[in-house]
Amino acid sequence: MWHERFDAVVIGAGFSGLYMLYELRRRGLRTCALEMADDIGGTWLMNRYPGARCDIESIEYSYGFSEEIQQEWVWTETMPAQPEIEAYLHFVADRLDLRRDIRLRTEVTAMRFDDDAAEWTLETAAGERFSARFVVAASGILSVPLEPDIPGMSCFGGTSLFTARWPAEGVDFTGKRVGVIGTGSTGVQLIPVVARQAQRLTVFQRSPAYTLPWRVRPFDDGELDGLKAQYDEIRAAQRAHPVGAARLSAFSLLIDMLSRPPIRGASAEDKRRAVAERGVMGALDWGDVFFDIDANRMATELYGEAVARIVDDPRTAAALVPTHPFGCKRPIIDQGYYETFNRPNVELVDLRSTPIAAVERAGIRAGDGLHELDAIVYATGFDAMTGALTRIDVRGRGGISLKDVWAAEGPVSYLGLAVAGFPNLLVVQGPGAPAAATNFVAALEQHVEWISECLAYLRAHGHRTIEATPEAQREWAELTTALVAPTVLMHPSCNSWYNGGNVPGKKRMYMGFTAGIPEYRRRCDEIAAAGYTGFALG
Ligand code: N01
Repeated sequence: MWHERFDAVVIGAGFSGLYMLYELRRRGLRTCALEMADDIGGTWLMNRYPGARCDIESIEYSYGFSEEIQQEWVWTETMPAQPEIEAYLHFVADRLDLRRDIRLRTEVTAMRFDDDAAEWTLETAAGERFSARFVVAASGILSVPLEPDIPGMSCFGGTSLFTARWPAEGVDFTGKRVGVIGTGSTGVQLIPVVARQAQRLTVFQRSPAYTLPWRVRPFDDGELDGLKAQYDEIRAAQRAHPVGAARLSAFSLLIDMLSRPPIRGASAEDKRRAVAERGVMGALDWGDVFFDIDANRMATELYGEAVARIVDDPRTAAALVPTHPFGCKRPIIDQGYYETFNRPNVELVDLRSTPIAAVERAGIRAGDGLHELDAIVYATGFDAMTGALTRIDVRGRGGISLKDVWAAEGPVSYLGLAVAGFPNLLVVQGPGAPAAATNFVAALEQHVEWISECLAYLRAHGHRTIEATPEAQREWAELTTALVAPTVLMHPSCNSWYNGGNVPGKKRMYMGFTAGIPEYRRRCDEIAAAGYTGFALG
């Protein structure tokens, strides 16, 4: 059997894996990255659906570690679309000569830690074996698609499409009757684009989204060069910002809201003006919505009024108003989402009143009606944060299973970096790290650099192992839970990938650190400087 040995193995060759590979190689560790897909790019390879785009500005949603890369790469739009981000990652991989250490089409199916040898052995779907002292899971926070379990799905006579496995050659919907299931970030991006092409679009909506309109534009002549000239300041501001994105983005909007006046104290005139002048944005832009569920409901009511000003049909407008609290799911920004429902070829099916009974050969049966379709697009989300590791049979000390630990205790970790009982397995932005509500690239860079320093420290000090202690892990879970306790993030009416509520049977627990990246970095650096407190070094 094929068996290779490395100092470190990185799982995944997306944004995190590429930088991790570069860092470890730079430190002199013999490293390879194993990638299950047939190319690099991670989430930006798989999610090629129409309309896929980042909701953070390109100059911030990009690596900051290399001045050469940030100066050489040319972004064409303020918020980059999927093809441009995919191309950027190819540019980076070539520029850093990473490909020679990346194994594509190499799916890790199992990995076991050998206590005596203090090393991991990984097995792949093709039966290869790799051993390494350290494994870094750079396997992504949103990389395992969640396929719904709707009766009859496999009987559909038309084309079934999954947004997270979109065909590379694209799909032509011209003249087709298309159904879309799912109205999260993905559905909200996809729906306006498909509506412009399809003969008919039926949106099957279980939970309406809160979404804010956004203008994406190409850079003006010379604008990008001007920004590049200020890159030091831009990166410094980004580094100091809680969400790792100081320029306007879906996340920084939320941070800005915290400093607004409360809706509770607002007069009817204040509220009316907010909606009249700023539409859905004005409806939600209040300082108390994250902490006070009644204030949040008042904002939702205003939001409904703002939606009704855009959507012509009153029943459709009413059906588009969410029932979960604003802020408990990831923020969404859109381009022409609500306006799409005024098109004559678009219909909304509210699954709250007419649930899907089954998928049939000819289409989708919801309530009493059969909606005849040529294609169904599933935009139904991900088994976030934990899914990429629980689909691998990960066995730590004494053969304990990571999947079992997370099923029993919830998605626990220390710092979102390591799990007690699983030595020498470091996770880039695991559950408990800041990633969920931040600019992921800023968050991953901090993790990659911390992990890289950590492995260098272990080497320099002759340690063979590093392992989170159960006490430190418990305290971290208490801290992350306490941080969200005064907010609406864990409200019972909210099923979100943030809290595991979107996956049937998954233990509910908030899977992020919400005090921001600078505070998180401060803690991580303090822990490292003190000799890795909360970790046992062997
Ligand atoms: O997934 P989601 P997503 N029947 O979980 C519905 C990132 N992202 O892929 O809420 C009917 O948000 C489900 O309904 P409900 C971003 O972090 C970023 O859209 O469970 N409906 C919901 O409406 C984002 O948060 C970007 O009731 C079903 C939808 O499917 C994350 O990815 C762009 C169903 C899933 O929404 C995930 O977004 C895209 C069923 N059986 C994604 N099962 C940008 O950067 C599920 N649903 C802009």
